[in-house]
Amino acid sequence: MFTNKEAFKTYFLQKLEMTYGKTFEDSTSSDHFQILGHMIREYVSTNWINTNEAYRRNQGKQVYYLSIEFLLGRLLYHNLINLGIEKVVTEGLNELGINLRDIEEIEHDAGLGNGGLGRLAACFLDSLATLNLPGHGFGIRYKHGLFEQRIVDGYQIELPEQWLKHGQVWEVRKEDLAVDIQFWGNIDMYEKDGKLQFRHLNAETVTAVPHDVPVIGYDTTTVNTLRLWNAEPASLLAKDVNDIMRYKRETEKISEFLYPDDANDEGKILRLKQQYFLVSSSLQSIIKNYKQQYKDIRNFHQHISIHINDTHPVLAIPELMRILLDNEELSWEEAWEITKNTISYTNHTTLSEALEKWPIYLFQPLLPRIYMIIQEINERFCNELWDKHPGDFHKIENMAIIAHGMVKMAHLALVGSYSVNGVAEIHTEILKKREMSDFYQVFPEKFNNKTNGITHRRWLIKANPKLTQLVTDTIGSEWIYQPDQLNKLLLFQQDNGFLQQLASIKQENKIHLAEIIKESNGITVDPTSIFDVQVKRLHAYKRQLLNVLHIMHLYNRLKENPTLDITPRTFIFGAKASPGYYYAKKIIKLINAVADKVNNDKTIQDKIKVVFLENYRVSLAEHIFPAADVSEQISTASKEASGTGNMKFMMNGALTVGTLDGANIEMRDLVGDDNIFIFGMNADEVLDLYQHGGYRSTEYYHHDKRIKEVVDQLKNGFFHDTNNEFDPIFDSLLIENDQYFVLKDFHSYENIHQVVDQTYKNQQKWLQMCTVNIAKSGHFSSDRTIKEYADEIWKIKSNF
Ligand code: GL9
Repeated sequence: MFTNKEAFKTYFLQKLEMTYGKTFEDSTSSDHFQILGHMIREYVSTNWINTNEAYRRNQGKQVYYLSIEFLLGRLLYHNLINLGIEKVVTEGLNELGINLRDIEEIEHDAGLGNGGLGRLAACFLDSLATLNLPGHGFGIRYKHGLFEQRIVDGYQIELPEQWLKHGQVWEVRKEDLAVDIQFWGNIDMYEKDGKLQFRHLNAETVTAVPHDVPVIGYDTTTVNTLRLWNAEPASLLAKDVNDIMRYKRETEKISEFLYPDDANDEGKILRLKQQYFLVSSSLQSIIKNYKQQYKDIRNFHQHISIHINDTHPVLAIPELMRILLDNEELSWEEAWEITKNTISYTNHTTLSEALEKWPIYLFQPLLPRIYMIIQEINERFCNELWDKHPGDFHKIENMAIIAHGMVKMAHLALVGSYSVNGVAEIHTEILKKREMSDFYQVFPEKFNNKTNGITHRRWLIKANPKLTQLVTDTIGSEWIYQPDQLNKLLLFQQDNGFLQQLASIKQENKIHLAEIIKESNGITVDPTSIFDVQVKRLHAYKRQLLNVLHIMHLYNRLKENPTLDITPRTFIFGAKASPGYYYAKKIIKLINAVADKVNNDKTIQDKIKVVFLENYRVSLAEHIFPAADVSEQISTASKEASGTGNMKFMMNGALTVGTLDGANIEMRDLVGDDNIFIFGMNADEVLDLYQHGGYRSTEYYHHDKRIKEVVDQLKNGFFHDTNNEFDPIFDSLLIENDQYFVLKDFHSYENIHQVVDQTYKNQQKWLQMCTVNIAKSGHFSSDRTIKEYADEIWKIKSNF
């Protein structure tokens, strides 16, 4: 159906007629999207079946990636590219008078994630399939993904997201593979053949129904699976109608909403239910599959690896124990050996507010058998610690899995897995030396680093077709398969023809983004100005505030001297704040207040503009990265575990203004100090300052006129706000002593932006720097990351 455009057109029209009983003339873009989606699914179905067959036949080890979030975005165009049929489809549709880019817009983003952690999982799926690796995702089919953001009067408003409203073309519902999950109730202990047995009584049962989404690799026949679980009532045989309604509501709530929290321990019972729901359904399904293929459950870990993406799925450890003990009737020692050798864990943050812990009083009633197992794991672990450190109560108390009425999820992950990795070199070092140093002493062999990556297929090939073409015209197409080969671009640093083309592609991408900005915000921006971009979740540690204060400072300078010689700049923001994060929402309001003031002031001659793009999401991001000149990666050093947006900017030829934090450090190491703008304190300085104290933000306020001026403007009516709108921000800086060192790093940030301004004036130099960044960005392809996970952690092999 995709061999040539004639065949495509014929099939497309036929299917349109058969499915909708409509003529082509009466059909809508939405019909076209659905038909095309179904055609793609049909087209890959044989490969999908064959891939699973081959995995079974080969008997190789397989990995299951458990994640509470998968931030997929749109799949249509990405799938067309991976299947290599984008050209045929584009041309065929053109002849029918349809623009593929219009159809693409019909698709709702699958926004089943909050940010970096969920997007990483999506990139990993793409790399696994492309590298023909037997790796599948398990997640939750939230009815509503991350909320839709509207900006009203400068404030964030949240609306429920509706990606399932018009059905989902990519998924296949598999009712026959549903499994049951048990909550609440009590555990009955009894003896059988002299062995203690456990039985779950009076449980409330929930059915998990899998919805499988094909994960299509690039230029390969491999089609892996993302299995998303939907929560449904098990049976409605309960006695009275009220009971039935209550039960139905309670059950469906489990997969209704994605928790919109970013790096925050929510601590709500529904969230714990979601976590166990994901883990129990996934493990039951994995074990059922395993047993269809292999006889001896004792070899489980030789054939299966289960990866937990952060601690959210950590109950995979006690759940696997439960199945091995209660269903498979293994001994504790046997079950523990298998479990420990099956589970690997990635830590994604050192923020203490994100470390999940559950109060026993919530945990135990909801998951009585799981709690018993965790107690036993804890007891045995504490005994081992006691043998190693007799009398060291303090250490044991700090490391225990259950302590002070809480179950500590990270401790469970550290004890019950064979591998623990951080997501950038510095992050892993901080885990080893600081956050998890006690555990590192006991299990040094478990710790390793896997620096994050992004799929260059979505973030370069799909998002930036023009740059993709230039790269391929310049160095050939091998880089698509081996992104390290982007290195060959280094030879073209002095090639003015190449640099000119690079410049004009960036210009075209900026014009395109300017159109989007005009349409969504009504603001006219100059595409020849520097596009300076900060897009990411809104969080105090990411320091959007530093960026805003600097813009206010620039504005003040321009007011003083309207002829000030600066390169015109457009500051672009995109960020969702967690709905309950009051402070973050104030920062959004502040950005919009500054935008209002600056954009409407004629006296500064459009030298700076500020734009807040609403509803930042994957599909919007695909238009932003290709159009950026400057990438703002300005977190307080030590706080951003890795970052992945930084890599997307780099790959699209933006230059980074960044702190020595997360993967920025590895980016600096690759491109060299001359090709990146580094500023501010480093992680050791920050951590030492936290540890020993000695920072007084008021000193910076009093001693630096520039700082005093902008901080005062938060309070002195500069924004004509009558209700002390920005007091919480003012207070965070001065009363709460500026926990993220915004004022301390201000001077250095201001300086580096002057360097940026000067450098941009020398276009030749700027473009050379862009070239080096693109050339070195291959290292940050998630193909590299996934190869490392596959070889060093999971020990899985390519199917071919
Ligand atoms: C995060 C880290 O904060 C990022 O630095 C990191 O790049 C990603 C992926 O490893 O993980 N951890 C985390 O909880 N989030 C991250 O982005 N938050 C969200 O995903 C919202």
